[in-house]
Amino acid sequence: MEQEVVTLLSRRELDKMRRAGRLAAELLHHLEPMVQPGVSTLEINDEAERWTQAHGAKSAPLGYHGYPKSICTSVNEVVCHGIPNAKQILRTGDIINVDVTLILDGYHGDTSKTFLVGQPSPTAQRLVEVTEKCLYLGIAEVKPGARIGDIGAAIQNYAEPQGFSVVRDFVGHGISHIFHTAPQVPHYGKRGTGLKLRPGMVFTIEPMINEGTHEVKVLKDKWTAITRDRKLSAQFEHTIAVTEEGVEILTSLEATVLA
Ligand code: EYL
Ligand code: CO
Repeated sequence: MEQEVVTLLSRRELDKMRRAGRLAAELLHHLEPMVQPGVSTLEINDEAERWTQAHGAKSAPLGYHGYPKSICTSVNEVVCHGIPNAKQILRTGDIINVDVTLILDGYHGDTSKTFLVGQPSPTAQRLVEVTEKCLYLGIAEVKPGARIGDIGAAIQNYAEPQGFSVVRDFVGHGISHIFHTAPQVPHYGKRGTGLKLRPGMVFTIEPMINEGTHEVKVLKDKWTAITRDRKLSAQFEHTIAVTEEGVEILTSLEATVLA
């Protein structure tokens, strides 16, 4: 088994993660009313960049491994890392994941949601509902002594019996002053396996659930990942911390940030 070195965050670092997470949640909330038919994904990106700077933070994706924009906007069959584009205009019936990561005082907050544009098909609506439920079922597994595999098992055991599939090629990740670090957090797997969770661990849970096959392919732009069968994909994401009590969602709007 491969050894993974997972850093435990100090109280001071955790407090910075709380502030970054809370601001990321506020950004996503701020963008939500923009997600309407007729808007381009670039307009959403540009407002995200403006708002982030206005709040004293920095967009993490911009320039990350050469990524060209500030957020990811993944429409319909796009699984993740869709690149905002002026020519991509949202239409009624679309689903779109908006994924934001910002850096505040050196620490990252990473969160995403899939929004409905107008009125998507009943299948699309069910996929989005199931995917959000998957995120919260994964989070509910988190507590000291639990295993990383418990998270993926809970997600897979809920999604697959409903006829949907769990993406394998992208996983949740440790996050702190570094955007992506150990541990890897698969959204499929076996209960009782993998890293044992300890207070102070901080990582994302970000299940991508597909209508059809779990297989993805990356487009020639090197970023955009789509479903191989071109069927729909949805995703929700939170940054979470393992606490003595269990779990704290750092990217929730209700997160308490002590003054
Ligand atoms: C940049 C780099 C290939 C993001 C996330 C932007 C994309 C594809 C190389 C993860 C990994 C956002 O938000 C993310 N996770 O929740 N890479 C990311 N990039 C990028
Ligand atoms: Co993200």
